[in-house]
Amino acid sequence: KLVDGPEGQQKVVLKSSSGGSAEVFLHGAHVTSWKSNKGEELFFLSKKAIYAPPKAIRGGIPLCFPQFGPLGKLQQHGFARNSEFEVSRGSEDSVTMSLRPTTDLHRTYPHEFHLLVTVKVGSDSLTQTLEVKNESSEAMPLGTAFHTYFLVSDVDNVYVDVGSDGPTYLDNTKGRAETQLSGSKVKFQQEFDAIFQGAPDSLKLVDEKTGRTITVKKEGLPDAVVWNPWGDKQFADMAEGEYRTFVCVEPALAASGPIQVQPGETWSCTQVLSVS
Ligand code: TA6
Repeated sequence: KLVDGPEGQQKVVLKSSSGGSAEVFLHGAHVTSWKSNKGEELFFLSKKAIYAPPKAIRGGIPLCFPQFGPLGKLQQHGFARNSEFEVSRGSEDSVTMSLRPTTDLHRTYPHEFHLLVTVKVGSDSLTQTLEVKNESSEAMPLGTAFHTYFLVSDVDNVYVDVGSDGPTYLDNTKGRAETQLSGSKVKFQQEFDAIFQGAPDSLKLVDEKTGRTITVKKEGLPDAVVWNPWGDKQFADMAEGEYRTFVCVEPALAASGPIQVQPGETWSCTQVLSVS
């Protein structure tokens, strides 16, 4: 169902027959809410979020495409999260949104492509798939991530289990310096911004206070990014102290990219989120 959201932005409301629900803005094909069958909100969404270009909505799942981070010629995390998608098909519990490049996008990204993003909600799961077809005659560079903001009771109460013991990661707070994690659990006492290159396909976010466990499964995405900005940095679209209420766990093609999608090739990736 298509409804009007803030700042005149349209959003799609998805409902699963077994109770889960989600909301997705056409702005950025941006999922802003995911509720389990118990009706509890699982995503962080900033009270100061801006819902219109040139900003990406602060929270939910910003879609980083066709670039991850600042490395490359495009704006930080690419243009998809600041672009207006169209609904190409939908049902009660799922929607597929489409983006083709505008002349404006061609100025910085001169490729013909067709991007489809599908979001489907289940009773205690949310599945998101990205599919991009290179319709131009040259290879197109691609980096991407599902930059998901998970709501937590307090950052002190949670850890992210990255699924392997003592992996190395690239520390974004220290120029992507190679750093080793002790054990498999990331805990937060300061800004943490890490790319786990070649990460296992299943990661967990555990809130020890509420007992909630979110499982993040990735398919076709080699890396995983874990981020909490801590409180030292100010963000115009994040309220005081909000950093304590979220952790980002992001299936990504980050350090392992950019890849080159060949002419005529269709490349796809998926994340499956589940809550228990
Ligand atoms: O989550 C990883 C990251 O690349 C961080 O370095 C930080 O920049 C974050 O994304 C947020 O980026 P944004 O452009 O959405 O403020």
